[in-house]
Amino acid sequence: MINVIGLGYIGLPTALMLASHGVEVIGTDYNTELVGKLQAGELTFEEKGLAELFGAAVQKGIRFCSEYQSTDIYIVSVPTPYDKNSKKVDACYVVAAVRSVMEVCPKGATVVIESTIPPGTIDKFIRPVVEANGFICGKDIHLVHAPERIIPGNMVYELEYNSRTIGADDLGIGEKIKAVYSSFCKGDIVVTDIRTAEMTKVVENTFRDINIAFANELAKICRSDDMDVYEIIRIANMHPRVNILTPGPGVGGHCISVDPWFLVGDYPGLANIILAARKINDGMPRFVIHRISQIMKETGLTDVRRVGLYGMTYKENVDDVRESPTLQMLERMEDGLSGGLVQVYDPYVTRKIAPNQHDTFESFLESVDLVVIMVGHDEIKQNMKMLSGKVVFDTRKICDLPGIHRL
Ligand code: SAJ
Repeated sequence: MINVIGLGYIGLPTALMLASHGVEVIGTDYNTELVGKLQAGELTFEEKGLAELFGAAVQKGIRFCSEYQSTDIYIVSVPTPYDKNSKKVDACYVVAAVRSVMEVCPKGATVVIESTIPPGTIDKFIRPVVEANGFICGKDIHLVHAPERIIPGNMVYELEYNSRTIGADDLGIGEKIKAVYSSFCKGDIVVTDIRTAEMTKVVENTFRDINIAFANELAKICRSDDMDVYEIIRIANMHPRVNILTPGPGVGGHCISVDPWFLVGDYPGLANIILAARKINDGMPRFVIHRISQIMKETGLTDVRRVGLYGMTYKENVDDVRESPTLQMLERMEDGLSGGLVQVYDPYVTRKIAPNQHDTFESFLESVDLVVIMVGHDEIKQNMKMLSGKVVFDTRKICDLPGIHRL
């Protein structure tokens, strides 16, 4: 039996995937409300293909509860935020989870950490917890790091088809855990040591952050000298070894906007490009605010209450608003362009998080003259015609209406 600890964006799909492939799974989360929902057959977030997977897992007998189980394999998927001052990982949730596991697990158990952690985290924070409970790592308890790699919006597919990394002290244990993931994973599964696995995961997300920052910096350069960044990227990408990403209003989510900070925090003075990229991406919401002011001037709009931000999630077709560029913007808007005045709408966000938040696209459109497309949800892509007559500022390059304003 496998006890999956933490039933959030990663833990839940992983638990469901294992269970639907015949592995006996109990999912544990300290949030009793969340557990109650899952027990009642209700999904806790939206994701393509997740409902079907849920059905299959329930049929195969997956269980959910708030108690840690006594078993021989644990998969820990809890958040790993960073400390906003030191920029280092805040391992408190992983440490708390492993501490609770130690209270119930038998000798010989394997604890797999899926949460993203920078190199050295298991050595520094997790081994001491194991040893403080009288266990010897590698003998009584085996530690493994199997970082997740799935992208929100395509999680179910990527769980099955992405390759994975498994870091273990002992190759035999690594192979045992590889067999567990092979129950559903059709990608290559590489077994390596723990520090390499820790570093690899952080490096992957840092690579993407740097590449997005490059695209964003190009957008600013091109704006400053009246060049079309999208056309330039399109042509440059025809070179066989060039693949520039797409500029946008900033980088959100709980992965790419967080993980590079771990390297900045742990390797100050060495992580220079990484730090510069973080600053560029974090500066994009402010650049969007600046562009809104410019566009208002150009088009003669003066009433900030008639400016509307379309999309509050961190990217298209997901319901996750963590670190989203829209929320970052709302916090940063001051004085003339107050975040308390602008209109906001997102079809995926029903919880009220902004003052002038609309429930429908129609009511949002009625209240605005300038639509700022912050997220390229399918809803707006399929209803572009409804924007006619509005001034449109498209930060995602999804709209081709005449007179469109871009980054
Ligand atoms: N973005 C751009 N321009 C682009 C691509 C993305 O502005 O060309 C923005 C998005 O709008 C979003 C942010 O970047 O705000 C991040 O989105 P994303 O789709 O690039 O990635 P995430 O955060 O959803 O998922 C990433 C993935 N990592 C990599 O692609 C290296 C995923 O595979 C990881 O599993 C996930 O982080 C994670 O959990 O670590």
